[in-house]
Amino acid sequence: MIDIKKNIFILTGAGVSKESGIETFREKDGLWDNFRIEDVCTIEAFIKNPQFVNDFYNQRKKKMNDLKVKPNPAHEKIANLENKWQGEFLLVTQNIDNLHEKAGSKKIIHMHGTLEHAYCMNCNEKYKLDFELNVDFICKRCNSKGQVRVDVVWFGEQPKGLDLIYNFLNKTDIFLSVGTSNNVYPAAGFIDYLNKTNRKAELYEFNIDKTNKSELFTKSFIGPASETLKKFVSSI
Ligand code: BJW
Repeated sequence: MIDIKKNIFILTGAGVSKESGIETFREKDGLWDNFRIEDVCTIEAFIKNPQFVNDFYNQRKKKMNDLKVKPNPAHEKIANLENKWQGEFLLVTQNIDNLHEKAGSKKIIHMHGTLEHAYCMNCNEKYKLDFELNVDFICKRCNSKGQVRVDVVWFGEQPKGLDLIYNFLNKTDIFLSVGTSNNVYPAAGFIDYLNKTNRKAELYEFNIDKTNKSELFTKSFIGPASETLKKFVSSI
């Protein structure tokens, strides 16, 4: 029986947005079937071919806007859970879309950044990303050209909010991992960390399929997150 006075940590990945029409990374026909990580998801790629990287993100944002992508029941159930939760609550998403916020989630960390912001690599000026990324863009603060990039976390870069995340993991009673293949660290290591340091925590995985970490969870709920989370939340 889930106790809503306990502390809950929810980790989400691309699978939670799949039912909203956003492609995942590592599934068949996912983003990494069409792009090489080293061409679009590292600082070296941006230095070598900045407009190619800019366009990769411009196109993903345009696609979300064109498709009028909306939150699906999995995002909604997570927001409902936050509303009724009485203990401490933290949602950590690896996703760069804003569907959790659109569904009403409030206490959220985008550990891999978001498509909502850009920043200047020279002076750190922050921008709301309501324009197309372009190598000709001149930073309004430091006047440098071509230094403004999307505010996402590429391989080799430090994910955001790690201090807060690990502080919360240390007091987590219930951990939900939703729609992530648990391949990318440090997020993939949260389950190992909990198993090592916090043996009392209840650990639940929600995925359409088994993952290479499924055996580390107390229980894996197999199926679309919209359905498995619905059952889980309504049973509370
Ligand atoms: C459904 C579903 C439905 C489908 N319902 N489920 C060797 C060992 C260990 C670590 C490393 C190593 N070599 C290098 C590293 C570190 C590296 C890493 O982990 N590499 C691995 C590949 C091995 N990590 C990093 O570099 C990170 N930084 C770091 O470690 O910094 C250290 C540091 C500390 C201090 C100072 C400096 C540095 C950074 C990682 C950045 C990841 N970035 C990306 C791109 C973000 C921007 C963008 O979107 O373009 O993040 S990569 C990509 O993968 C994206 C995702 O957030 C991330 C995770 O993917 P996710 O969400 O799990 O998606 P998929 O596709 O893998 O899985 C989807 C799942 O959904 C599947 O399981 C489906 O079954 C399921 N699903 N439909 C439920 N309806």
